[in-house]
Amino acid sequence: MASTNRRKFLKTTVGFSAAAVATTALGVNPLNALVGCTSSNSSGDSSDSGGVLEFSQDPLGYDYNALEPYIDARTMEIHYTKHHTGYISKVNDALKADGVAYSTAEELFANISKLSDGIRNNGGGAWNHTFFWKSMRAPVEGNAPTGELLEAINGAFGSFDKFKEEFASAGATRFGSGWAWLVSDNGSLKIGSTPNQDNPLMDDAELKGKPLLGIDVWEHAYYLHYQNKRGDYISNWWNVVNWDFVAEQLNG
Ligand code: MN3
Repeated sequence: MASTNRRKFLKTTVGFSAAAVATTALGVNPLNALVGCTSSNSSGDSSDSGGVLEFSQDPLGYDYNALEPYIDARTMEIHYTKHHTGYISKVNDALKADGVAYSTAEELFANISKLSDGIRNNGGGAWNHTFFWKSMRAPVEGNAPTGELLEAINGAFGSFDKFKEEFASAGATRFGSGWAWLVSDNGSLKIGSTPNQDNPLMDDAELKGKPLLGIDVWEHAYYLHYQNKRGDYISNWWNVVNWDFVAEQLNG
C-alpha cells in the first residue's frame, strides 16, 4: 500500500523533495529535471513514514540562455534565482511558523482554503515555477505535440491551432498577474487561468484538474524582453514548450 501510494504520488506530482536541497549547477541533462518529487524524510524514503512536506528548488535543467531568443537569459536568471527561490524559502518558513505538516504538495493544495495567504501564495509560487521550468526546453522548429497527446487536444479543442488560440486567450485575458493552464479534469481536457500564484490543484480554484501545461503571465516572466506585450510573449512561448513533459503529465 505504501509503495503504491508513493508510486502514484511520484507520477502525479513534480518538483518537491523534502530535505534534499538541490544545489546542482545549471546546465545538467534535462532528463534530470523530469525526476524529483518526494515528500519524504531526509533519507528520501516513503512519505508514509511521517515525512513532512518541505519545498526545494530543483536544478533548472538547462542554461539560462537555452530558451533564447524567445525567453532571454536575464529574465530566466532573475526569475529562477530571485522569484522562485523567494517563494520556496517563504513557504517553508510559513509552513513551519503555522505548524502545517502535510506530506505532499497535492495534500497541501487540497486544503489550501484553510491555510494562510502566505502559504497559499508562496506555496503556489514554489510549485508552479517548478512545473513551469519543466514544461519548457530549447526551441524546436515546428514544435508541436504528437501521438496520443495531439489526439486528445484535437478531440477536446478541434485542432492544435484552436487549442493554442484558446490557451493564449486565457493567458491574455487574465487580469493582472496569474497563470494560464491546460488541465485534465478526470480525463477531460480544459483550458483556464488562475489569479496570482493559485493553481488548479487548489481546493477552491475555479479551474480544477491535473495540470498538464501552464504559462506564467506575471510581468516578471516577460517584461524585460517584451515589455507590456504579453500576447507576443505567449505566441513566442509555443517554440519552447516541452511537449514530451506535457505528454508525461497526461499519461502519468
Ligand atoms: Mn513567475
